[in-house]
Amino acid sequence: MKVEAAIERLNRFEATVLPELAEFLRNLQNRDLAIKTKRNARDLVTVADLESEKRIVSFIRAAFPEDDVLAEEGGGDFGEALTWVIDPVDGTVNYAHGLPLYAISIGLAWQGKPIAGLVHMPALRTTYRAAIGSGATCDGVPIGVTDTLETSQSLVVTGFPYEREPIIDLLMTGVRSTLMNCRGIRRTGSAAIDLCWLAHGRFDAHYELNLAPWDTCAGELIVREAGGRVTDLNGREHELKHKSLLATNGRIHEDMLRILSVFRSE
Ligand code: 2AM
Ligand code: CA
Repeated sequence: MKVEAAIERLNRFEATVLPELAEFLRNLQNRDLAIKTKRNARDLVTVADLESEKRIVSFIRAAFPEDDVLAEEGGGDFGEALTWVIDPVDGTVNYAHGLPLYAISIGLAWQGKPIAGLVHMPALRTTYRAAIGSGATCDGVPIGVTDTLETSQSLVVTGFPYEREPIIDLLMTGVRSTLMNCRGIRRTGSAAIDLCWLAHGRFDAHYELNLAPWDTCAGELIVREAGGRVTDLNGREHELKHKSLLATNGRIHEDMLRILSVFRSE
């Protein structure tokens, strides 16, 4: 069974590579990060992203050479085998600014769908995990989404894409509608953290427009296994190829789709 194989892989990763990798990222954060920009001045890559990804990929090549890899910095694609979908540092802008809100996100996908995932936050020393059918945990303790029924009582978290100029008015319309209908908005700067904290009952909804598979693979499974729902902003079940995402506790999902209907595209 593929889920068992995926769980075994995450166990091995957590027991061997992760402690040292987390320590490495914590120690490096306050040093010279050799920050480079990618597509624009907001889209950063640091020596931390590159070294973190190198360590993770080296481990996979040595321990599970038959697996496929899709990683933010090095590329790759979904393959026939179990695919590791890796964000070596999610929340790079936070990381580069000395903030503790960054995470290593490791999803395992089978036939293009997440089947197991792990999100570790080195500075917060916290690990979220899930596998299909086994529920979601925070440091080994089962977690679940909120039971909030009313959007007026809901706390919403979002993020803004790096290439925001062409859609700035649309983004602001979404923020406006959320502020008018919900209790408040937060922004962590890491989609993986947003999804974990939704799964943990801290947020009621998370939406974002321009995400990549490595941002969401682990986190969206953690949300689903915690009892939440994950679609795109058109309301279709979220797939890793979809760029827009709405994750909620399930109860407020239809209402949030309506509140965010400015983002519908057909
Ligand atoms: P990153 O830190 O790994 O770059 C910020 O809102 C969140 O969205 C972060 O998880 C960030 O990932 C991600 N993000 C922002 N703009 C993105 C883009 N254009 N493509 C993919 N991910 C993006
Ligand atoms: Ca990243």
